Amino acid sequence: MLECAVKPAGPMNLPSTDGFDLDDYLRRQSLTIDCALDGFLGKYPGVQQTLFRAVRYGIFPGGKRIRPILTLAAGELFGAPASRLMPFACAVELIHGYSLIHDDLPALDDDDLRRGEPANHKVFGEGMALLAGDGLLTEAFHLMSDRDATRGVEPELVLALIHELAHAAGVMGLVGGQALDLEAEDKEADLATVEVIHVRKTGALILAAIRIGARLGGAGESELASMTRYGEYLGLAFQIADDILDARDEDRPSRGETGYKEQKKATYPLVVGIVQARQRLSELLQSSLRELDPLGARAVPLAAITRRVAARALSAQSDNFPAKGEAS
Ligand code: GRG
Repeated sequence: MLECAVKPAGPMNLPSTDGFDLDDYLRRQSLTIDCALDGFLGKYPGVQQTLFRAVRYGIFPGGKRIRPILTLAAGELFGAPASRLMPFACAVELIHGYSLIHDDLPALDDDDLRRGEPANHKVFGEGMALLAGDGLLTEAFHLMSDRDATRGVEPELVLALIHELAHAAGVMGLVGGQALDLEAEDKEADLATVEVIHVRKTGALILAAIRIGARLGGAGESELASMTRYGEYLGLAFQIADDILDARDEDRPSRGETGYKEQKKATYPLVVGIVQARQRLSELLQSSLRELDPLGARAVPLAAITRRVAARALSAQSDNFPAKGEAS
């Protein structure tokens, strides 16, 4: 069982990200998310032991929990309590967990490792991993449509959020982006193609995580429009940062054969070179922070997360990854 006594970090009122302890905030938020996920996944005792072990293995231990943290941060910014946000934040993470399990399967990315440990199919076999992913995806919608879990959220809003998350996970979002990615493998992708893949495969779920939080918090029309632009910039920035880190570090522990595979894939550094990729990331960082600016001190956690997403990729020093057509 998880230690669930940690209090959620909650909304803050800090003047600038300088005095903000992001590591402490992330640790607290991710512990409360882990506890909630543990509760949601722990309610089916005694049946299908192997499937449940495979499902849990896909979620625990987790990664950064960045998507549900964004849902909490976006919702708390507008005053929503964590209890209102949590089922939706967890649903977003369940979908992320499913996508990673399926992405690692031999039919897709064929990775043996995930977060430095054997991938789900390496432990439970391909069939069970496929089902564990299916289970996580389905449970996300089971959870959001559970009237006990979402008590206090207006039914019409629940329905709208289910619709929004389904859109982000579906053929115009995560699944569609993954399909485009698959088709672009080993081909000469142009910048427009890379951006569409990134926006759908990675950006859509990040955007939905943020918008869902903001909507649960009761953001007004123009505030939601700002949060939407913020989420779009951040979603793309997240993937470009990931591309840059992959390009310069072929031994990142989270991927099996990252260096080789990412060079076959449509990535930002491959198409425009690492210098321009970093330039684009920097622009996206500025654009996203600008959207948060009018929200003042309440947006400090989101601003700090945003800076952190870009920081490692922007501070990278080794620029030896060639753009298409450049000599290596
Ligand atoms: C199988 C439908 C389907 C989609 C798969 C998630 C995904 C789409 C592919 C994984 C590989 C990849 C490059 C995804 C881009 C998004 C990304 C950087 C995922 C990793 O997210 P993090 O860094 O992971 O938040 P942690 O481990 O922290 O949870």
